[in-house]
Amino acid sequence: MRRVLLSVLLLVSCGGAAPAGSTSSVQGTAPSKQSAPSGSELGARSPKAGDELVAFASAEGIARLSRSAYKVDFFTLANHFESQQNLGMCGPTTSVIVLNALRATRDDIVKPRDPRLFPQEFAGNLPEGLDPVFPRYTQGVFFDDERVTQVKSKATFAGQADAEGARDPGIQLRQLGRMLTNFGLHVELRIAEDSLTNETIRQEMRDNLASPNDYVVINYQRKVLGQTGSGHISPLGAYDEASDSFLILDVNPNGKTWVWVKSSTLIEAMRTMDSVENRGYLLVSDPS
Ligand SMILES: [Ca+2]
Repeated sequence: MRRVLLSVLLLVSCGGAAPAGSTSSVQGTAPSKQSAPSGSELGARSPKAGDELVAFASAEGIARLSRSAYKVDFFTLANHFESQQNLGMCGPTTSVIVLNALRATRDDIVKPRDPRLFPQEFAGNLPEGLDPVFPRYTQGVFFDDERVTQVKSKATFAGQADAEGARDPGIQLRQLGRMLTNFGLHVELRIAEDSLTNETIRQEMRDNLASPNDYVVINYQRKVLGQTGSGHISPLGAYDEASDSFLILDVNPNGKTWVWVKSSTLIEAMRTMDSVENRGYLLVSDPS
């Protein structure tokens, strides 16, 4: 059983199903260098001049963040950033980052408590009445929450087939939007269909990055960026006008890194087919 689940996860993306015929792993070994891919790695797509990924932790990456006029979101997201705990968890990880960014300082909102964050065998050493666990959204209890499981169970997420044998592993963008809506957030779903122009997408994401208390969650196909893996979900951190590039706060920095990517390349990566519709992005805020 365990081997079956692992096989399923390796064939799909953490952000939804992989394209038909895809056999690449979700979070496989990263390229040794963040650079434009060869045409053969991308299939039909040929690399374009100037669309190389730029690592966040590089002189050019730092310069882009320094001069960016669209980076308000970066600082709060960085404060609440965490890496995904396994290869399937990009959607839940992105969700808890955004939920904590919006609500960590809100004492009026009841937040989950993950008892596994403190070793229970040492609980007896604590002063009476002291609870060492911070109320916080975590990956560990994400699927314990009915606001999540109303949309998708942990078993389905992990690749378990339903009674008809159908599987829907990972989380599609629309499903993630419904989960965040169930948490009481205001979510605007943007599927990157043909009717949604590149300019509209760029402007909407760019303007959000300069606006506090709302965030952009992107769902994209890694292959278009020349990365290994398939569909992926992460928060967006900043936009640099001079290079026309966005900073992806990749929740899987284990071999990948946070990267700046040309807006046209990122939008092309969002304008790709997932299980039932194109990928895209969410605009998320808290009306409470
Ligand atoms: Ca914002």
